Amino acid sequence: MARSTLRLAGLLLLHCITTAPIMASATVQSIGAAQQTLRRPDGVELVASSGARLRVAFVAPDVVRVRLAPDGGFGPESSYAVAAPTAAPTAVVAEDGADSLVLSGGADGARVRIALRPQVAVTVLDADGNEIVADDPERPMAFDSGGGAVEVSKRRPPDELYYGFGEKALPQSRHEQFMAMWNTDAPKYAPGLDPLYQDIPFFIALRGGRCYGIFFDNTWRSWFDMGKSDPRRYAFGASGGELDYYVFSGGRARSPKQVLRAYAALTGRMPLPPLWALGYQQSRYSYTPAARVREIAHGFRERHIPVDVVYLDIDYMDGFRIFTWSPTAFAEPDRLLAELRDLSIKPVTIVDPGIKVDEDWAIYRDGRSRGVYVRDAAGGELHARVWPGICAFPDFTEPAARAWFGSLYAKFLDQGVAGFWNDMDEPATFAAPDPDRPVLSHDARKTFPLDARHAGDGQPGTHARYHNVYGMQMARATFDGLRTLRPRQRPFVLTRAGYAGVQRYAAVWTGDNVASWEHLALTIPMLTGLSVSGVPFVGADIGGYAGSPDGELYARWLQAAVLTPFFRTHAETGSADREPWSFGPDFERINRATIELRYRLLPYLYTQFAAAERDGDPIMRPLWFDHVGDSRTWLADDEFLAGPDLLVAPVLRVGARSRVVYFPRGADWIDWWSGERHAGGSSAEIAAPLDRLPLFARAGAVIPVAPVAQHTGETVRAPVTLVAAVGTGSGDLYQDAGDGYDYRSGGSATTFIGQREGALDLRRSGGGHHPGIAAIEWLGVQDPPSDVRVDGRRTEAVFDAVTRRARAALSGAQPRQVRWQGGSR
Ligand code: MIG
Repeated sequence: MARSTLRLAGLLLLHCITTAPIMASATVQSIGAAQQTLRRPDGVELVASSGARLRVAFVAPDVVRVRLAPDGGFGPESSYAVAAPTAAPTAVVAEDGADSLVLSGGADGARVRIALRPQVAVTVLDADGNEIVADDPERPMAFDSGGGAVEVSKRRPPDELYYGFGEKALPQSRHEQFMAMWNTDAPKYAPGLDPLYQDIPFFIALRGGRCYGIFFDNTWRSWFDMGKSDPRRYAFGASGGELDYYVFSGGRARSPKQVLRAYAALTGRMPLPPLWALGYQQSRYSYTPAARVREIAHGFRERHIPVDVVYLDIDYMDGFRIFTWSPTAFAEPDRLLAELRDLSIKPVTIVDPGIKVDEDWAIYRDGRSRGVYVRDAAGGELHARVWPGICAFPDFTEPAARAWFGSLYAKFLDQGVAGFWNDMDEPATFAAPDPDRPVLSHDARKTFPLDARHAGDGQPGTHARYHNVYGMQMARATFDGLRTLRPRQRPFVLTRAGYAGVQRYAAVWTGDNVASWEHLALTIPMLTGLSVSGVPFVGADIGGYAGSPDGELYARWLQAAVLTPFFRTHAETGSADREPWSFGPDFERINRATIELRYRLLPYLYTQFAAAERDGDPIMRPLWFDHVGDSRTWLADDEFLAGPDLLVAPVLRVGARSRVVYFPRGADWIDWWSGERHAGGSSAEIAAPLDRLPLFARAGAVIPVAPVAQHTGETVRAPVTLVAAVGTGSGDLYQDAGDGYDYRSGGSATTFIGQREGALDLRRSGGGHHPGIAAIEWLGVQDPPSDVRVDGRRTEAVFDAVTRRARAALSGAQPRQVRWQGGSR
């Protein structure tokens, strides 16, 4: 019996070797049978016949961690992703017969059944004992004790879908895809190119309206085969490190929200950015010289097009030396920055990690003498070519290097630079020109040699191990530096590369996309994919970085982006002008109105940002996130939700003046512009002339809006209007000073607004001085509400039959109840 089992295992393993991504090698082994079981306070440790050890532990009642040490020795805890290792509640261990054992995370938590033989295999179950996800017994956990690779395979129901994985230029469900995790500078990526700049080895699985999640915490080059090789299983693994992953069972509800909240609790939530970072941002490679920056800034103010931020791309520097100014193009930076300040426009500068090897430059010398640079395999300073020429690179996996780099921001902060944009942090380098070997997107020469040496925060290792966290750790250095230098301001950091947990430090954008309709459509699955990977503050270059959009594409893209958290136009060098006014007066009017819509919706959007910091919920959401029971949402790639209450259905096709919109089940949806009501579960053809973004509010929701402003400095002082999309439901309004940290100690207020037939009930909590409620608007009413009473006092409502809106101005700033008659749907 034992012998035949072994042979079977051997045969299966051979099969595994020939088809799985672990390379055929004499040193590949499967885990084998458990020979010893050691109880631990949070779970068990098994000693397997292969010599490997496996730990299965609960880090929360509905979060199970599985950790395999191929050589039998667990390394010290060393995750860059895990924000705060959670206290592990004691798991109850039950023997389930000789061949398996069961762990329990408590009444509402998950269970784990561990098969002990013939091969150790892990099955995660829900509290009722239903199987959530199970190791594929035909593909036991395996590792290559020679090369260091690890992998695991899970059984896959054919209809299971997978979302997340960070930044992927793929349809939002990544079932039957093969994906790699290796941060890569991928200019002008074609849809489907993989990997890209950011890699987050986390996904949410969805089947039959129920979810779970898996986070594979491994910073090496890793891969996910989500049923591509065989739709009956999926597998993931890495070229080194431990097999170390978390299963999020999603609590009793097994909802996407619960899964993502648990992931966010583990890897951290986005800290609230300053309000100005939610404003419109204008960029190009590069606005230069300084006179051009002035012209752009004044261009917005003169035309009354709102803007908060203007970017300075690499040409502001002196020979691409970071934290310097070009003596010719930016001869008087202080004057320029003062002028921008007078216009209430925040300057953000690009900062690359490469530091020019220049004996005459103090920053380079200082870094060298402190020994903060990445080392080559021989122990010397690693040098590689990027924009400035030959560069050295701070080793952001070393605390001293992070602190040093963080201190360099002092000069620019003092001069008035408001935020920082980290580029080329995959890290990306230039391959030496070689006519016989053109450089491809995924060319190994485009980053550090794999044997380069990093400090690894006390665990020295190669670039192969730390490549994927380089950009995230640079963002950490930036964020921490800004926190130290300006403790009373919220940092704004934007990064191109990232790993799980990057949301703690930075916003992210999707790199060098292309000015095409196809890329416009791709922004939805890309950005919602990042959102459900725990990164709420996301955006794509509006208009498409590479190439020159025409007026229609640019206008539609701006509309599509109006509710994406990060809202920035950016364009490559040499492309046509791309300001909102660059496409003639008609488009200027349309684009102004689009940006004004953003500013009107800021109170709602900012409330979603505050919720993201509090709970870890995404801001931009795929439809299934809030409507997981509705199977028609599962593959919907051409619409998204902004927060729970706004449905955005951008026009994604050239020449289209209408589009079909699907309304997710569970609510009615009211057209923002016409007040027309659509039943959840239905579809409709919606008119979308060039100047209109199809936008819908959930019936019952209350959307706080602000008057149009030219920048967020005005918004923060402006009274709020509550738009009640008539129905039964609620909304909330978060308010604070827009910057600083008083909001964490009583300086913020949240107004909860309950809506029912004929009444709004408002309840305010918190503190600080914030603008009051100036007006109520009813959206989606057939007739005017009458006998409107605000805390008992009568007021008039003005009705507009075309937009099916009514509006009543309030005199008191903080009403507690608004009642009315009529105003029917
Ligand atoms: O090698 O700084 O993705 O946004 O404009 C190109 C110049 C370097 C790539 C970034 C892009 C930026 C550009 N950078």
